Amino acid sequence: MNIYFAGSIRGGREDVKIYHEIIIHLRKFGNVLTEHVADDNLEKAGEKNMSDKEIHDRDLEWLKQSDVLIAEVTTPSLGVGYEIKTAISWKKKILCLYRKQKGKSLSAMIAGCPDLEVNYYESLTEVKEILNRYFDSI
Ligand code: 6K6
Repeated sequence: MNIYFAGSIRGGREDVKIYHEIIIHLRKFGNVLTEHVADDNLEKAGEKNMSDKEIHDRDLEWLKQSDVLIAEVTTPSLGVGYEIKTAISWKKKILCLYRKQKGKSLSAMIAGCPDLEVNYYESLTEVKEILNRYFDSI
C-alpha cells in the first residue's frame, strides 16, 4: 500500500515532531512516499536542487501513485489543502487528522466537506489508535 502523508511545510513547522511520530506509525501499514515532510531541516535547506515546480510535479505524481492520503491538518497549510482537494478529485481514500487545541478550530472547508473523513485527537496514543482502526477498515 502506498501512503501519502501530508503536513504543513511553509504553512509552519510547529507540528513536525508529531508528523515524525505519525510517519513512524504509518510505516506499519505500507510504503510512506513523503517521509521528508517530517524532516526537521527541510524548511531551512529546502529540497536541494529542486525548483518549486519540480517539487509540485513530483509530489502530485506521488499522490497519483498513492492508495491513501493521510493529512495532518492542525497547522493550516495551502499545500495540504491543495493536496486534499486534488486527492478528492482523484477519488483517493483520505483521512484528515486534527489535534484539538483551545481557542482554535479546523477550517470549515475541511471539517464540513462531505468527501472527507476527519478524526480529532488529543494525544499521540489516540492518533495511533485512529490509524490502526482506519487501516483495519480499508
Ligand atoms: C521547504 C522549504 C523550502 O522548500 C521546501 C521544500 N518544499 C517541499 N518539499 C516537499 N513537499 C512539499 C514542499 N512544499 C510543499 N510540499 C507538499 O505540500 C508536501 O507534500 C506537504 O504535504 C505540503 C505542504 O505545503 P505548504 O504549503 O505547507 O508548504
